Amino acid sequence: TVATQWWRDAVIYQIYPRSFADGDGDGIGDLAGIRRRLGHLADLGVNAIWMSPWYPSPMADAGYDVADFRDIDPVFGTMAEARTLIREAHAAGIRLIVDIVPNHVSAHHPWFTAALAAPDAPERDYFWFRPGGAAPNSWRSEFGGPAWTRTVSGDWYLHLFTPEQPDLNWDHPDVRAEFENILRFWFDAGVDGIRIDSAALLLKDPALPEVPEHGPHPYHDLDGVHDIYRSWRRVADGYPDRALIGEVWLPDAERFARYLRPDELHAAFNFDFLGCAWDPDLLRECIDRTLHVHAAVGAPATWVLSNHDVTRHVTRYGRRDTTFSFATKREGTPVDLELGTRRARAAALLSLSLPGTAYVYQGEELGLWEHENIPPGLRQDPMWARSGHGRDGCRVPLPWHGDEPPFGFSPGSTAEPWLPQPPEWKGLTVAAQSGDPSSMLELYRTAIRLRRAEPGLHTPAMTWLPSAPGTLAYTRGPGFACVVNLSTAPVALPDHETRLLASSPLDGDLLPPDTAVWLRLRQDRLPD
Ligand code: TEU
Repeated sequence: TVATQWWRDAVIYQIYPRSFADGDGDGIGDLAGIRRRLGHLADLGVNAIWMSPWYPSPMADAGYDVADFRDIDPVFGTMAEARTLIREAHAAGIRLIVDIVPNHVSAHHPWFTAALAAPDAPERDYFWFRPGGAAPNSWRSEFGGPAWTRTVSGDWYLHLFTPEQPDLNWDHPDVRAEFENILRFWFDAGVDGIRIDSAALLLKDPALPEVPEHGPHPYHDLDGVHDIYRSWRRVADGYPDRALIGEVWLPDAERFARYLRPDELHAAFNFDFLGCAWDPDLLRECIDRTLHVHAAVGAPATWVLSNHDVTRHVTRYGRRDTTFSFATKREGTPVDLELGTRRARAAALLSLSLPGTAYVYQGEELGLWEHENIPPGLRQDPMWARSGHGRDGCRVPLPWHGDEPPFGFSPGSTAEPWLPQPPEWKGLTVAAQSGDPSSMLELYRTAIRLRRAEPGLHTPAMTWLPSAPGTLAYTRGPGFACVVNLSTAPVALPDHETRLLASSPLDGDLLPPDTAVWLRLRQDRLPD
């Protein structure tokens, strides 16, 4: 097999299995639904899918609490079906990435139940248990509340997320060996890559000190974590063309880049871009910073606009303050969905024409917005109860067809979807948008088709063009250019041969505000 390093310029579509499509009619998405809807992904033209966790789980954190890393939760299907799905995806030219959650397991994982069953169980050393008395320190859970919970016997155990997700002790060799075997299990099953959850959190300072105001953090981005990824890389390198993709939230670009050194991960999500405001100067700085740090380590840049943890970007871009921050609750602040959609369309042409990998979170190709009015009683995210803001609004089941909920999510069944869909999504179903050239779906289909065919978009090269204030303009290879207008006034287009695609209608030779365009430039007009 020729090493293609396919992930370097792929379009990768994130499937959130509970909400993509339901095959068995229980209102919860599953593998049968995904298999039935593979045609949607083939029509969209994506190169790969990343499956959020599909393993057996009590679903205390929507499957990010894994009870068995080598099987499929019955609500989603069976391992045999997963193998069939991998085969069918490959037959459709689509690679498949699974999500591995190494920082913690479910409290129902056999290791944790064994650890709880006996005070001298060897499995206790796989976790962070400390004797009763006062809590070992005042670390906080990422979802709010203390990171320590007492067992019935009075001991404390550490959980950086919910109490149903005890943290593993990565100093223990058995933990390391187990995850290397889990990687082999999925590579042997034919998957093309692994997404690594909470990748920077695995190691803890065993002295369990308080989190200092300055100085080294006791559990975030410890130096030793890189040894773990070096050994994972050796496992991946034993197979042809497998990718390791890290979920690394690190504001410091240099620290972030260390995960992408040639003997560590192949790629990591660009949360810098995801969190960047809709602002020409900040975006340009973010793009430059991204390309710079990735080039320095030889890793491909990635471009992420949304995922299952953050407010959907149509909604973010429809607000006055468009940045994303976990610390800020924005539900209830006014949002202009028309503006947000217009910007999301422009952002699609931006992220699909920058050098590297583009991620598409399911529903983004339909222009779905955050469902912010889910009644509290129907909310499922454990974050909601613990911190008062939650992630359900970006996890709502997809609308496929029809005029009212459940929009074909569970064909042939009257089951309510596990989260309610807004009736206003009637115009955003796949059926309503298919064939409508002005729809978000057709914009994504056309853009991905053009991207596949455009040689310049498959090289790392990118050159800024001189352009009007408030705009971003760059070339990719000979003759291809993208211009984005983030100002409030129309701007003149550069000299060009043809317009390939515009995110919104142009006004003659003027590019209106919040619009992006892909152009074919005259070859003789290219800068040196
Ligand atoms: O998220 C890790 C992470 O950093 C989150 O804590 C993030 O801060 C949070 O979702 C706030 O929006 C990963 C998964 O993507 C997330 O869905 C899981 O809940 C979490 O790990 C625990 O496995």
